[in-house]
Amino acid sequence: MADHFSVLDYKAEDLVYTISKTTKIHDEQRTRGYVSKIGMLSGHYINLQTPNNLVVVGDIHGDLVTLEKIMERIDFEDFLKKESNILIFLGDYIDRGEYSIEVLLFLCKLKSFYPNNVFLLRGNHESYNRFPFSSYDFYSDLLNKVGNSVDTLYNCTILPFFESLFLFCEIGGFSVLTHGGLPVIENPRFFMNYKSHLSNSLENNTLLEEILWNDPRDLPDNNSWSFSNRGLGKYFGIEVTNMWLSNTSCKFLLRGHEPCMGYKLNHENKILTIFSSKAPYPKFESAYLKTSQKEIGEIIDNECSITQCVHIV
Ligand SMILES: [Mn+2]
Repeated sequence: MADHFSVLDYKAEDLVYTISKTTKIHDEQRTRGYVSKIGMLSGHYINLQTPNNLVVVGDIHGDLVTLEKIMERIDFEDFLKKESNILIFLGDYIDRGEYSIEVLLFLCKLKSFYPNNVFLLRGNHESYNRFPFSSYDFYSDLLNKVGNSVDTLYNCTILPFFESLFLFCEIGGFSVLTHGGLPVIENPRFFMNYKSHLSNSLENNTLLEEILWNDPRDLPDNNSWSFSNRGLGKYFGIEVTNMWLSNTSCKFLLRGHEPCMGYKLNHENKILTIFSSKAPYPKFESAYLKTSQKEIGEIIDNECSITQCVHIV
């Protein structure tokens, strides 16, 4: 891996510089409203046309070793040279693993070098300021690393970066992508202007919580949702998945959020969970999705299964 992507020996000022630069890129892209030739951005919503090649990475949780393995396997510097190749991260970069700060630094470097084809979605772990939970180690990791300057770094650099992360991505005709799940929508009129609702999801606390925290489940009695054991978000049933997919003309939801053997399917194979963290989850596996425009066409036509594009790390 090239030197400019090494993250093990950094100073506090490197963090401030690289993370702030990434926040600025997000803000500029939002103002411009598009990236490259294939992407439209609005607020916290991204809409892409089918890329030539697509890689999707799930939860990392401070596991720099697995992240570097995935980057090596896809030969990321070569892959990202072409702007029609897209790399999407599904959120949950921090907590649990040993290298949360290094993972953040790496991802920010990646976005800075390849602003038009790397996209970072926000996970619930990047949203502690909005929906607090108990297993939040990131602030104390940061305190251990930078000492007294932690509050300035956290409030002036890290939080604005988290707030700038995108929340929902759609790859036209193929897939919607988000960290947690699909929000339960009671009023079908929502879908008349769903893109606008998703663009503004940071201002809609219910929508935001469900995007970040929901999980798919098979629910009894055809219930559309039930309360989640997580204490935040909901369990959503297949009816919710079908409603979203038919209204967005997409075939799949790609999401992270749940540890599994690298991947799992839910709701009649319409939901693919991808999990990309290994060290903090020794009982589970990690994986990533890599597919091409041609394969996406075949997946949509049911000629091949989406799981054939999943690679265990
Ligand atoms: Mn999560």
